Amino acid sequence: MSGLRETDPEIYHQISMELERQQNGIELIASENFVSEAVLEAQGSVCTNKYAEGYPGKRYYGGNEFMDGIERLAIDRVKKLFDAPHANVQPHSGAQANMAVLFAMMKPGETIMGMSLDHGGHLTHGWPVAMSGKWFDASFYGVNAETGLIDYDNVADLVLQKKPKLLICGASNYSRVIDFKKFREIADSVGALLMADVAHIAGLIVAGIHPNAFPHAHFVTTTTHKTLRGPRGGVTMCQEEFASAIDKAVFPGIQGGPLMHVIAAKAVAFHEASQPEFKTYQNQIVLNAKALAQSIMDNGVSIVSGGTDNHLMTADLRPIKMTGKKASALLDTVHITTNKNTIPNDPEKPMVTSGIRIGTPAVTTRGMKEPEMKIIGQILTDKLKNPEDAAVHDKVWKSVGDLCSRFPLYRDRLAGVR
Ligand code: DSN
Repeated sequence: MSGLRETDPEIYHQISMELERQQNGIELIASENFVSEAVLEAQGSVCTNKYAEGYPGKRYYGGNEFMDGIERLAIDRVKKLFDAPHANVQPHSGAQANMAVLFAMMKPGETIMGMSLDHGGHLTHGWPVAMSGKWFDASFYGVNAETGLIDYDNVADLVLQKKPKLLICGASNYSRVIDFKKFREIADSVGALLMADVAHIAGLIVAGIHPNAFPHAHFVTTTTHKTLRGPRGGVTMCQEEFASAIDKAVFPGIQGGPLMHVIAAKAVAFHEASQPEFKTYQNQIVLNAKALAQSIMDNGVSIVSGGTDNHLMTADLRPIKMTGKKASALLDTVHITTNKNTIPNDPEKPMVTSGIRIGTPAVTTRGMKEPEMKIIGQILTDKLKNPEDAAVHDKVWKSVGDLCSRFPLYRDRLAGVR
């Protein structure tokens, strides 16, 4: 980071502290991960200097021969990973990847249906405070309160009642397999379009561990920075018949110049995701999640739906009389990072919640496996069950330090950062 240290010591200091925070904590936020040095290098490259409005071969600015090469590689690679007929790699984020579908296919006031945010859905799937909820007539399905599972018969009934033009599946907090084929059958029952937002499970899909949303969905959107382990960003994929509408929606519909440095980094991440090691990594993420869920349950804290089939789980803290807000703040004090999260039909307010969401992509990137998950489950629950106990605090703190030093992160970035 030389150059930055001299030019802007204040920002240099904050970035250095963030590096240390990442190195010295147990990252359990289900939507976060640690990218490779190659992804960081591409994202920090001179591509940030280039305007490239338009698409490869059809740009509004000169000098784009290398940007064309980068974007074509990113498109080809992501299409191959997801078996996607068409892909647009320009969305700046997952929210914009979803907005592109809405902008391409829907008029204000038309009907959409998604999974309720408080049951694990996403803001951009029609929640009232978001553009998707303000501009469209949104309704929701959820999970069964007893099982924590999507009740497909109930979804089918709701779809028949509401007749959405666009049905959205995919979630930010659902720990079981999503049946895309079933969702397509339900969408077809009323002639709806189906959008699958696979942001969370994208890496699992690429590795063949979770069923693919293609060929069932008309549109498949994802972020690139969660299980996929790329830079922050989005991708909108679709069936060929919608290709032109999606491309026009992304640019000039909702965005201007693409972030070419991010697209270069996406391309690198897609290359990494096509390697055999990526499948091993994704497999370990799921093994780790199962082991962590078991350890948490063995230590007296419930997990919604009784376990997990993917990379995440939600701990239901009501049995230990704790809120998600308090739990996540307590865990922060021992450098275990989670986020407060609603449980289905949560009695608490969204800023308080009865749960925390926990995921294993980031700790798996560090190389941790099932034995470490058992330890993390123990220390996490120990801290939550003994919030005021100084001896427990010290013990947990020491275990976190021990795990972080045994599984170093960005080792080459360690020296002389401050
Ligand atoms: N904020 C993301 C998550 O944490 O799941 C979804 O966009």
